Amino acid sequence: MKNYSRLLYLVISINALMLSVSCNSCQSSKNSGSPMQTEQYVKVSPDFNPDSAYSFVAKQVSFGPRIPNTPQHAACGDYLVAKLNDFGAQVMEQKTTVTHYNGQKIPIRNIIGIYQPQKTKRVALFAHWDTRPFADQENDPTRQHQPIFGADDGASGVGVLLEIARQLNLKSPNIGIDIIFFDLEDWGPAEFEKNPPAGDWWCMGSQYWVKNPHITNYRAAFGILLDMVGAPDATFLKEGYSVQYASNVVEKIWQTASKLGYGQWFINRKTGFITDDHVPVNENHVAPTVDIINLKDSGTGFAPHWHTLNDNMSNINRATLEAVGQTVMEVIYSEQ
Ligand code: AHN
Ligand code: ZN
Repeated sequence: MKNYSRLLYLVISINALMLSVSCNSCQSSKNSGSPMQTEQYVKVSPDFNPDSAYSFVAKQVSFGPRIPNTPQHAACGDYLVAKLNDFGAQVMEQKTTVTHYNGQKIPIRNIIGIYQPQKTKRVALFAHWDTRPFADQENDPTRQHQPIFGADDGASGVGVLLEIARQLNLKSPNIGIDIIFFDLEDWGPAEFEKNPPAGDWWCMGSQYWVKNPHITNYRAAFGILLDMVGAPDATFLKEGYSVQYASNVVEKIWQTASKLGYGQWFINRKTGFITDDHVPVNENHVAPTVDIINLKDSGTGFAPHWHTLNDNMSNINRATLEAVGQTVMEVIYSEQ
C-alpha cells in the first residue's frame, strides 16, 4: 500500500515536472519569438481555385451587359442555371414582373442553387447577377448613358459563388447551402435623372425574394452577400447594416480572413450604411446577413470604377477573388 502510493506520487511528480518543462519551453519560445514555434492556422476547407473563379467572371462579361429584359441578360441567366446544374445543385428559378420607377414593366429572374436540401441548418450565399443600364458615375455626360460591363459590380460575386458551387459538388460541408443570384439589384434611379419618384428602386430581386422565398418560411442560420469583390485594391470594410444586424457573423468572417492571411483585404474598420441586397434580407429577418463589399472611407464610398465604363475585366484580380472565396469557404466548412 505504501509502495503503491509512493509510486503514484512519483508518477504525479514526473508528470508535473514534464508539464512545467513543456510550459517553460513554450513560454521561452514565445518570448524569443522563434519562427519554428509560430502557431499556424490549419484550414479545414478545400482549396478555392482563383483561375476557375476568374473564368466564371470573364464568361459573364462576355455576354455583354446583363440588363434585365435584354437577350444578353437572358443568355447569361441560362448559363448560370446550366452551371449550377453542372455543379450538382437543385436549381430553382423565380420569375415575376415588376413596374419600375419609369413606369416600365421589367421581368425579374432570381436563380437559386440548393445543396443538401435535407439539412435543417442552412447558410445562404447571395450575389446580384444583373448589371446597371447606365454608367452614371462617368464624368462625360455622353458616356453616362452607356451601360456598364459589370465585371466587378455583379459578375465578381457570382463568379466566386460559382466556384464555391463547383467545390460544394466535390466535397459537402456539414450544413446545407443555398446560393441565390438576385436579379434587378442595380437599376436604381440614375444620377442624371432629374426627379426620380420616391421608392425602393434598388434591390428589387431581393425585395421580391424576401416576400416570396423559394421555400415557405425559409430561414438560414446566417447569410453572406458578395458585391464588388474582384478589384486588385479592394478593401472590405465592416459595413453598417452588417454590423447592426449580424455583428457576430461579421466577426466570424473577418477573423477567419485574418487567420488565413487575407488581412490586407478584410480591414478591421467599421464604415457607413450601404443599401444593398442584404438590407431586405435583414429587415425581414430571413437571416442575419453580412455584405462583403469593396468600400472606401472617402469620395462616393465606392471604388473609382464603380458605375463607370472602367468596371471591366482590367479591374478583376485573381488574388482578391481567392481572398474572398477561400474566406467564405472556410466559414461554411467550419460550421457544424
Ligand atoms: C446605392 O448606390 C444606393 N447602393 C449601392 C448598392 C450597389 C449598387 N451595389 C452594387 N451596385
Ligand atoms: Zn452597382
